[in-house]
Amino acid sequence: MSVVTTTMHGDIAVLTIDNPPVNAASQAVRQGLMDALIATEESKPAAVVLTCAGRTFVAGADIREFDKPFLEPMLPDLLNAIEAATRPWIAAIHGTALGGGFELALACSHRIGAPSAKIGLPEVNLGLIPGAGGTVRLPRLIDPIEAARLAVTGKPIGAEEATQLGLFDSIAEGDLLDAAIALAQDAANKPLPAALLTRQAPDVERSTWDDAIAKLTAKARGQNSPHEAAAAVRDALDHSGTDALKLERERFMRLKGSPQSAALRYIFFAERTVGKSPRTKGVAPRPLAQIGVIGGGTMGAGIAAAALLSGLKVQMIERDQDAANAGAARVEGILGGSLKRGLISEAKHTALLASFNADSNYSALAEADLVIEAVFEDMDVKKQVFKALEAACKPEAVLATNTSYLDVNEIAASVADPSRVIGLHFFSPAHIMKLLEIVVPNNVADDVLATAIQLAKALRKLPVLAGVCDGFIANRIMSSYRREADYLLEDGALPHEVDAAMRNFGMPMGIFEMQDLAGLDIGWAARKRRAATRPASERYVDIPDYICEQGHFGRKTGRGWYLYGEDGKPTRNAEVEALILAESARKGITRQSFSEDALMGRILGCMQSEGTAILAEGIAASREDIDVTMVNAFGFPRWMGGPMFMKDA
Ligand code: 3H9
Repeated sequence: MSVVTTTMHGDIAVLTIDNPPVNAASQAVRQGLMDALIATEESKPAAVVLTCAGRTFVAGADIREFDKPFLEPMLPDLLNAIEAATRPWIAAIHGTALGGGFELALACSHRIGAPSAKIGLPEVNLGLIPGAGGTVRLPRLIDPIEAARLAVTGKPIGAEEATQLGLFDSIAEGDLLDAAIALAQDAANKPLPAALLTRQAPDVERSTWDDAIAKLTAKARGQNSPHEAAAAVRDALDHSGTDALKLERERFMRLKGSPQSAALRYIFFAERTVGKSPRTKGVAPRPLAQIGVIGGGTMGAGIAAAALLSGLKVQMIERDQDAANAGAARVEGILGGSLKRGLISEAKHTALLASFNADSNYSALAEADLVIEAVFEDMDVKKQVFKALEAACKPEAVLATNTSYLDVNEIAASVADPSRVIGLHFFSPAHIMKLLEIVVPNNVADDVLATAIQLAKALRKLPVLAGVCDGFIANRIMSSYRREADYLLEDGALPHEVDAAMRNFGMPMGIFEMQDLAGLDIGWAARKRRAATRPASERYVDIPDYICEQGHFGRKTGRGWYLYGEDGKPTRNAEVEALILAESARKGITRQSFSEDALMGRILGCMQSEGTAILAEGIAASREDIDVTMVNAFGFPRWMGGPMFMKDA
């Protein structure tokens, strides 16, 4: 059976695309639409309504086809043919009309959206530009700078904004199909609007354009596609529709073959592959309605807010009532921020606060389905908390630790039933960061693992499964490249040189700037804790300890690897640089000069060898787990795919 079916509603033909899960414009869909177009051009209904079954309108071209040669009919040819149809075509949009799906809607003569519909051109996120007329038709329909915004940022917009911009003819009140049929009947009695491709593009003055594009591409860092998308929309203004279409296609095909697009497509699928385990296939998760959070500090409050915002009830526990009040104030601060930014309504804000309680008595956890401990990173403290949880919670409640490096097997062994214990390592700020490392101890029950994965889904996080070791995946790799950066200082580099190399590679921040931001005392405490077990043969750089011994902990004390003035901007710290040179001399190291590539080569090489060890030890099941972690925890440039992808490429 074709994935496109036609039914008649009076004299209106309704075409329905049914290609789960997201109605991607695969070859079968393109062929089905082409056949339906030919048939309707022959049968001549009053108008055609194009709709989709399932959860969404067409969410784009089928990305899985991008590694093979494209098969006929090509999407641009199909869309040109639809635009040239003699009947009105009405796109009835629900869910997300993205990329090729949006372009399909643009080829229709009319568009109507469900109130919750979203449309966008996310191709830039795959290292591409729209390749089926999006950059050409859009600036002929709406303000070209708005068109550029959609193509350059890749961010989708809602139905209301789409209507204000002139993208939707209307928003459906009530049933979408009924409203689309009514619009079709109306359109059938009017002249067809001129095809977008044949319209004259508006004129936009070069300086106005350049200013707007500079703002839109400011955050692109080393990613090419936003610049290419801007150039494609500009081409569309400077050329006829037909010529611009050819230029767009050439640009799209060139980008499809580019390393950045390969990397971005890899990470797109990697993010949808991680967080799955053969152990949880067919295993029902335990119920998840009420969450307990132990600790109301930055991390605990962030976790509590994330759970509340996802519709869960939260019981927070602190050591005394004052601390509970402070924790509650932090949670209220986060929710208040969401209200201020318009992310939640006043009514929702009130409802979320009503779902939250902070207390100092563990007995308040009697109804909790899952409790996440986010207290001080100390094994004895954690074990005491778990003892208290064991006494207060129902026996089937899942007990989780948010530790970022402690031995989760040892924590699990501290309770009578270790199978209920798991690691849930959130990243700060926990209500914003998408990554969630699920640390899987030896004796965890399958349904506890399934519950942790279910929680990640409920919180709309990206779960990555990690085995138990010091630092799991994220912090283990981070510690190793931080150490390598320290070696580079002794070998000849200065902090600003290492940081510049990392930033120019595409990281949001260099490793020394990042440490100054987080506070140098955190790493210092960890180094002191590990001093007893550090092998004597291991190369050790004392410079960060010397800085901390002087009470300089980074940004918060105004001095660290850098100096921080009134404006908060980092400047080079001559004292630290002198210390670095003195340390090289003391250790008899001849300082060499490094190019940025050489610096980044050492850091990247170190990430890759630690990643290889993590895979060999089974801490991560696949390179995707490591790359998704690096991209989402530390801002490794997405358009490079991740360190392991780069290694294999
Ligand atoms: C394009 O259109 C180029 C054109 O301009 C020109 C062409 C010539 N193809 O994300 P989810 C799969 S480029 C194939 O978990 P959600 C996905 O892998 C494209 N498969 O669901 C997953 O599979 P599995 C422009 C796709 O509800 C399943 O669908 N469009 C595609 O959280 C569910 O996905 C985009 O970039 C696809 N296009 O989010 C949109 N999309 O179940 C990309 C999804 O096996 N897609 N899959 O793991 C998205 O942003 C989200 O998937 C969406 C749904 C918002 C649609």
